[in-house]
Amino acid sequence: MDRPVNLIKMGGSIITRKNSYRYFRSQVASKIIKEIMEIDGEKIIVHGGGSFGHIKSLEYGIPGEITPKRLAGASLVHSDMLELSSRIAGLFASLGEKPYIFSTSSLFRQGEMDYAEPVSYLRKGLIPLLFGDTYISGNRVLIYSGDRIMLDLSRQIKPSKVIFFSDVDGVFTDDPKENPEAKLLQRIKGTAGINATGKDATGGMKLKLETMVEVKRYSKEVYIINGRFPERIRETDSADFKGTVIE
Ligand code: IP8
Repeated sequence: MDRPVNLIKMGGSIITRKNSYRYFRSQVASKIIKEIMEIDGEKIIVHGGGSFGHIKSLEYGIPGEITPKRLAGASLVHSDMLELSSRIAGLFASLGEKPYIFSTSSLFRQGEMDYAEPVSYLRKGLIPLLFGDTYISGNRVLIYSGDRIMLDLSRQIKPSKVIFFSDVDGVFTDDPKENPEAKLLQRIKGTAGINATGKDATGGMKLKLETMVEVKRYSKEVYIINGRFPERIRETDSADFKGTVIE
């Protein structure tokens, strides 16, 4: 029987410091990775951009029509994202694991993403590592977010478990960084009643949340967990679980 496949996103907001350009939180990332490796089964990892992706994307006006400035931005952001991926891969490698970075923009063929290679490398025992990336399509410079990759891969591989490591405890009724009254939702079915604000270069919290809810159609278990406490993934069956389960 095939081993279970876990699809895991390391959110850019947790593995980088959001407002400091290219600031990698290596200890936080390392703790998450150690916990990931305790999970049974194969793993495929996606990471977001954080301060390696969003700051310069916004500064260069990406997404938008091709202009010399946007092309320069696409080039810079892509290199920065590769740098972030290399650092993450380095942490996996330091634990004796075999990460394999796939440059997401190179998977974009004839108008769509083709994940055949990462999936085949997964089957061979490597840990595919993908990331939100800039890409060019037609006359536009665009961003393919880590969350979209998560949804595409969920559709394709039907993972047994999907985990989103975030910089907050889970999904709240409101933005917990802005509103101290915001309540953690231990279980959600959809996005009704959730005031998801917060903007970035890829559509902000609302779109992220909608994507996570859609991922649930393809996987039995979907969790949102604070990446500062990745060990919480061991307690998903407990009544005290601190995180959000998507039903
Ligand atoms: O952080 C976008 O991925 P996300 C990455 O998952 C870039 O939204 C290049 C901004």
